[in-house]
Amino acid sequence: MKFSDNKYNMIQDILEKTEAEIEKMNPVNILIAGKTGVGKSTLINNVFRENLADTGIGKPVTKHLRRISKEGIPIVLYDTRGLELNPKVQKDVKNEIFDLVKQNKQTRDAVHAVYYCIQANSSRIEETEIDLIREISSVLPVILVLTQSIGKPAEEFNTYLENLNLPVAAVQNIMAEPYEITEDYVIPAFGLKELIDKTLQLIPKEAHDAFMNAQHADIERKAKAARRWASRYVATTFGVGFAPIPFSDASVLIPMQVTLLAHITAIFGISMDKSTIVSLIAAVGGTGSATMIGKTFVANAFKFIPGAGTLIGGLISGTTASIVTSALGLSYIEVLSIIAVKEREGESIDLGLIERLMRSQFKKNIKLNRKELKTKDLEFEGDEALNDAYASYQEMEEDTQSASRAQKTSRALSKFVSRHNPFNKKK
Ligand SMILES: Nc1nc2c(ncn2[C@@H]2O[C@H](COP(=O)(O)OP(=O)(O)OP(=O)(O)O)[C@@H](O)[C@H]2O)c(=O)[nH]1
Ligand SMILES: [Mg+2]
Repeated sequence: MKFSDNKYNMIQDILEKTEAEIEKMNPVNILIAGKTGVGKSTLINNVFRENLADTGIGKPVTKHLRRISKEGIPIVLYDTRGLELNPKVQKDVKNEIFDLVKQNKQTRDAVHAVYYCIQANSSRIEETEIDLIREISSVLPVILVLTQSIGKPAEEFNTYLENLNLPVAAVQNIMAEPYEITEDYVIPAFGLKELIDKTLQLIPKEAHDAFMNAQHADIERKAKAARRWASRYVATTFGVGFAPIPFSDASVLIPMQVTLLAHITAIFGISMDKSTIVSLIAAVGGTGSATMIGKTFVANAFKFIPGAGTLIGGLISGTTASIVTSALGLSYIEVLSIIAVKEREGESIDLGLIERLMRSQFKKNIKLNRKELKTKDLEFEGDEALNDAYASYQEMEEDTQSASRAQKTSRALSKFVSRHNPFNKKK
């Protein structure tokens, strides 16, 4: 990377590094089994990004197993199809799963865990299904997922299953999508965060990053993982070993900041395109151009530190560098969280607002770190920062909405006035 090169494209660099990191991740592989219509696809679409059950590439691997994957998402799902539990089909399914496990053992495709789905209102479970669950559990860790759980009966079914002492790793009630009983009475979605938590406890550590990237049911958890990593990265990069650098050499910080942003993006795994990153970087770097000169970015980022003027010609200490870099990382995480929520809800993202939010969070985080850096680890536990960012975004959204309403009203008003203005009468 040449910093003297004015054509150095920071955004391209972030995107490429993010992609490379995601490619490097060990994908997480999950088998989803259960009878037809219990809610497997609904579960997949609500736990993982991009409606994988509908939009992922599905390839039949055997008669009853379909392999689902999608470019850019480090996950492979195996979905059972047409699972009826007559003895013949059950035997076939069992053998197909056993073969899959055997074939993929010790490879990148090794299955890490199974979601075995049972509809929670079935209230009882057939012997044949119990046998199948036992058999799968003998080769893979199984979470029994009780789908479409409604009220007490679903809880009782859970207790009933627990009492069967099946060799499963966990039992979890869920409602993957809000369930409308009447127009006024809707059962909200629940249980997915707990499922995420239980899954993380089962799958190997090497697959955690991939799982975090692929899931979208617990966005705070993504943010937390990203913050934990960012705070360590900043602490080790700008800690005691960091020799102060002249401000004129500030661009040596660029690769560190690119690494930071790329890794955060990889942990988050959002389906962001280039223009979003351009907005986020522009918010701090002060240019709307995709071709970002490294120096401009750093110089602008440092301007946010009050009294940075005195830096020109001076030295950037480890403390100053870490304030700017961690503020950059934290704001980026906060904004990505909002983008991820919007994406999950299928809502559009206003790039102008995103850019404004990034700038205001960056300012806030710089202030915060200046105060707390010396006494406190950079790791922010709790979700206050996130809630704060959500609130700011909502405020901005409401502001623009009411501004456009006001604009509409004033347009309507002026139309009305011009139509009814006696001095404006058409001849
Ligand atoms: N509201 C709500 N509906 C659900 C939920 N889970 C499943 N359903 C409904 O149940 C029906 C079947 O769900 P699917 O997710 O297609 O079931 P499946 O297990 O993938 O079915 P097959 O692919 O045919 O084996 C659909 O009409 C869903 O809308 C849920 O958590 N909430
Ligand atoms: Mg399905």
